[in-house]
Amino acid sequence: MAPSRHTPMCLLVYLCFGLFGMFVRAEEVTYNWEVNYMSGAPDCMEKEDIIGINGQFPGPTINARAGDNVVVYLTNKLHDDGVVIHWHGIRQLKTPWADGTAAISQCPIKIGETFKYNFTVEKAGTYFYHGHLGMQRSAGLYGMLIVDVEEGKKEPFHYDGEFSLLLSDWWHTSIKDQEHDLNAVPMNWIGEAQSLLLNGKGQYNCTLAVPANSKGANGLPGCKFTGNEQCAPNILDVEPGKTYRLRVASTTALAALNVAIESHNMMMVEADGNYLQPFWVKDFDIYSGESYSVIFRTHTRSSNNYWISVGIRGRDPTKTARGLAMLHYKSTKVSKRPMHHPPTTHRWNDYAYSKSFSNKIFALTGSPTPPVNYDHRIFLLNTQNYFEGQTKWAINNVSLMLTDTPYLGSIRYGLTGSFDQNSPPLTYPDTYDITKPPPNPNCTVSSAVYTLEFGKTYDVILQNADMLKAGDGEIHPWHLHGHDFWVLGYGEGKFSKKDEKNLNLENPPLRNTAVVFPGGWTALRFMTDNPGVWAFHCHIEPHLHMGMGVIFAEGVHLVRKIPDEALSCGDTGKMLMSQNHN
Ligand SMILES: [Cu+2]
Repeated sequence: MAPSRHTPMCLLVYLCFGLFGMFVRAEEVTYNWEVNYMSGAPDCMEKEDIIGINGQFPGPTINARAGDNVVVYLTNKLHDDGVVIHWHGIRQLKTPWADGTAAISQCPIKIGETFKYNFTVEKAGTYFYHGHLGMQRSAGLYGMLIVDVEEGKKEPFHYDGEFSLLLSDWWHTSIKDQEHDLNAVPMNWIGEAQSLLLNGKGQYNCTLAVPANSKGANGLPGCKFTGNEQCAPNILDVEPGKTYRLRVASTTALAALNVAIESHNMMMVEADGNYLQPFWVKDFDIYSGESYSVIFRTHTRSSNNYWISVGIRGRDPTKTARGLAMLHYKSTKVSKRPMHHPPTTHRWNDYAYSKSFSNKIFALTGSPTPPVNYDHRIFLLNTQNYFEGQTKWAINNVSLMLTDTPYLGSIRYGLTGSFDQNSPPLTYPDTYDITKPPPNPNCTVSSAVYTLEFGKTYDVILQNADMLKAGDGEIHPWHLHGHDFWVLGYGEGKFSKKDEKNLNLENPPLRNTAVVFPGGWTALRFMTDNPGVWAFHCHIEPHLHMGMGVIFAEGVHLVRKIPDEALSCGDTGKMLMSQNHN
């Protein structure tokens, strides 16, 4: 099952770079994966229904170079459900059917069947992959996807070695129970995570923060490890006086996180596969769906080891202990405990602190800048609502409900009966008061699609509003498939004309995920240059489950043949059957 890396004769593809015709060979990286249920104890507590790949949790890391073709033969070995995998941050240019979104880009892979994902990773960066059917991501279906620069090319920063940390949050209840509870009338909220995992490792019933045989501040005993435990901490081995790149991605179901390395400042250099104008931090926030690279330099001499600390922000963290890993200096024994307590995470509800970090993020000088003018602007107001007693999240009062037929196929082949043919609202009433709960607590539920004009510049203004309970608001990280967008700015209250002049058109960062803060707005700009059907949704797993997303379709008539395997369900499945009979 080891990945193979080769250049088949028939696939000898030479890509031409630069004025002087330097040739770089694109390779094909192939993986054979089986998705299966497995048991394990990622946070020291045994769990039965973890979704793993080839018996591993988290799934294997994909390593490729920019320009490579990645091929994953994915076999569904779950006994009771379909499966898909989304390659988060990969644009899927010319391969929209490989985006891995159930009911959007493809049919769920049936039990026992294999689907061939085949796509190009065009841009170096830190990415990850995860399940995109029901709440399978929460069950552990995820892994890192690291794309290095083309051979012979250099990153705009130097480092001697690199590490990656994939962050997630973990519940002891199964996703089936969680989905059931979220659908219940009245809703039974899933509550806060039992633990945080770093590369699939966390500690629920003990703490690393104090030595074994003592008690931590939260009453937990110090962890005792013999060395073979799955939940033994991650140890990052470093040498003194060197520079390291730490790649961090968050695939949390719910938690907003903050990362700090004791006694080491970090320079932010990459976000979601795009270079940043570097800036130094002591700690940084990371929301679900985001990835960052940071550079840190180790002390020239050290006889200590240090904590890497991951804590929760944006939600009350008292029920979920921070996640810890250790930075181990090779000049010191690995068994030596760090001298100090792990860095404390900044207060969870200090949103000004979160905003000040988001507002420091700019694109590296020389990065692509957005068009100065937009062709279309869509306002998306998010509210919490009810539909037939169920709690929902709605966009412009419409909560997303997927159908049985993937949109990509139904739109490409004109199957108008497959989903709601109405156009969803492009804005919300001028008079809407975002500081109050929705005046009409009820929303509608729909499978309708935003049809975007191809080859145009679109703005999306995300607008956050009070939840059903007055004064309540949450951070929502919005993730766009098939594109990067420029983050033009964040603001307080309702977006209005006066905010226009404050939008950053000079050096906004390109991202695929951006947050909207409680009681505020976020302005995004992107080009409709990628034929396909793309989800744009809150990356909080229960929020998406409760309808917090929209569907964008653009230039679908330009999509070349979609593999039959992506279409073998719902109305596209019937279409294929009738074609085969004729
Ligand atoms: Cu959300």
